[in-house]
Amino acid sequence: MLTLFDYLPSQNAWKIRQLLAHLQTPYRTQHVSIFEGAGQSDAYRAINPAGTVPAIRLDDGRVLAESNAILAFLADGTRYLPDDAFARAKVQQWLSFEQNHVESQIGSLRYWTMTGKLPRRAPALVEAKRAASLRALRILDEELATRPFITGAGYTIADISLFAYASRAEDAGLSLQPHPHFRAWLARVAAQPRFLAQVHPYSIDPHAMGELPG
Ligand SMILES: N[C@@H](CCC(=O)N[C@@H](CS)C(=O)NCC(=O)O)C(=O)O
Repeated sequence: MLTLFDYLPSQNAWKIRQLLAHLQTPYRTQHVSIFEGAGQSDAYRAINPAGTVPAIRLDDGRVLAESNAILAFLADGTRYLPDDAFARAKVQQWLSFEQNHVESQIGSLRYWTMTGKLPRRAPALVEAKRAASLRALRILDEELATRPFITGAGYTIADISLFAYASRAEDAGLSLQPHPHFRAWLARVAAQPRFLAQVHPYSIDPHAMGELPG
């Protein structure tokens, strides 16, 4: 059975939980206490050299990390990843956008906000993240004004990936009010069968107020 290396407040890990729920794939969970340094252990770095979650281990022992790579692997041959080369590349385009403009911006700002780290960060850095986050939301709103899901191929792993952190923008103090098309898309994603609504706050982990050891 597939093993998912998880940390519940991680929305990167939520992406994998969500796809596995859509696919109704059974799996076992191994929790990685990232703030206590478990991600930096030799044992875990053999699974993911970067020491981050999510990662998966297959029945045959092979391991895979990086949320979007895992999504692409698990979605292969399913309705969540098109077969056509161009349509797949479009999905890849938005997976890259997610890493560069959503996860690393909205995701970071949200993490700092929710774990009390914002006052410890350089104001210029916080402002840059905020500006980049607003730009990402504006781009998504503009794109989603023209089609129901982010690529032209229906609901795909690109939507799952983008939803993970973009849907939590308000946790980072970013208003969604100026983005009606984006908000309508959030509702369309949340209406998908077996949608996982549960978001685990960082407050469930008493160690999350500290800095990551990596
Ligand atoms: N680009 C990676 C980012 C993974 C990531 O940063 N995960 C966080 C939790 S959301 C983590 O494990 N952090 C631990 C650390 O940085 O040491 C992905 O998409 O999987």
